[in-house]
Amino acid sequence: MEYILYEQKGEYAILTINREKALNALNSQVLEEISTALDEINSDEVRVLIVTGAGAKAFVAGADIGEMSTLTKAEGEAFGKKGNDVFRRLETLPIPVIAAVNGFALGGGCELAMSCDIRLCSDNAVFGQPEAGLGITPGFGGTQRLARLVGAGMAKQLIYTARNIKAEEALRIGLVNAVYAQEELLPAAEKMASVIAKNAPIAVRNCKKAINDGLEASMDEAIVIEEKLFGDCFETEDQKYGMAFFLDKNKEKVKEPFKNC
Ligand code: DAK
Repeated sequence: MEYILYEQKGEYAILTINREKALNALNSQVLEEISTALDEINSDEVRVLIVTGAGAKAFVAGADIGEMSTLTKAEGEAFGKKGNDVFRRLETLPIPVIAAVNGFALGGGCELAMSCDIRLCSDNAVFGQPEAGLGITPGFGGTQRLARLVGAGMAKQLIYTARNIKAEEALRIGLVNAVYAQEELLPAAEKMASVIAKNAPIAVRNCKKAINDGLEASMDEAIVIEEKLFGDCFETEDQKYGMAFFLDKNKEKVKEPFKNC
């Protein structure tokens, strides 16, 4: 792969968009390579994925404006579908995905971050959906995910004005979970990934599915989704071990890693 670095570090992996000269802008090749990298995740071993951008300036500065500039209507729709398919794959990846947003996250970059489960960012991060200023709408799910994350009113304000916001404002409106000094961002994401990876993997995956699927359903349907995923956990060794460990009064006993079964 030319534009994607993928590194497995024990129980988590880091996917880096590595097209620094163009501020990691998403062209068709980058989108295809993200998809290939997702195919290659070893799902028996990797429990959390971190997504970040190469360099100190940008996470992803958007979809590639050069590539988009000459698209026809049909090509535009096809490009939108390519991005949407990859982002939806990330959103529904069975394991949690943390975006470590290390700079500009504009247009498709903001949309990429929003398709991850958790967003951490550096203090130089800048978020925005500048598409209306380019004569287009957000095309990789921005109109949908931003409204779900920060509420329809704030999403409409940001999208209609095409105004960029800094890390602190992104934190205040709930677009990101936490802000770090730049050099602390990746370590913080890795620390969070390690903490998540220590919990029972099947339970964590079921939590992700329950939250994602439940948000798309009515409350009556959503609690049934939760009940089913809760019930499934009782067929796992990890549930038996986790509860037996709690009930064991031997304080000397050391908790063993969950076995993912
Ligand atoms: N695309 C292509 N190249 C980009 C780019 C981008 N989005 N962003 C930056 N670059 C390139 C620059 O052209 C420059 O290349 P060279 O001139 O060196 O060859 C290099 O990266 C460095 O950028 P700058 O020289 O501009 O760096 P500055 O520090 O001066 O400025 C900046 C940084 C992030 C403020 C600026 O680069 C910028 O404004 N970039 C564009 C940001 C932007 O507007 N992003 C949103 C793109 S629109 C859809 C599908 C998808 C989408 C919409 C619809 N459908 C199919 C419906 C998505 C749309 C978008 O994401």
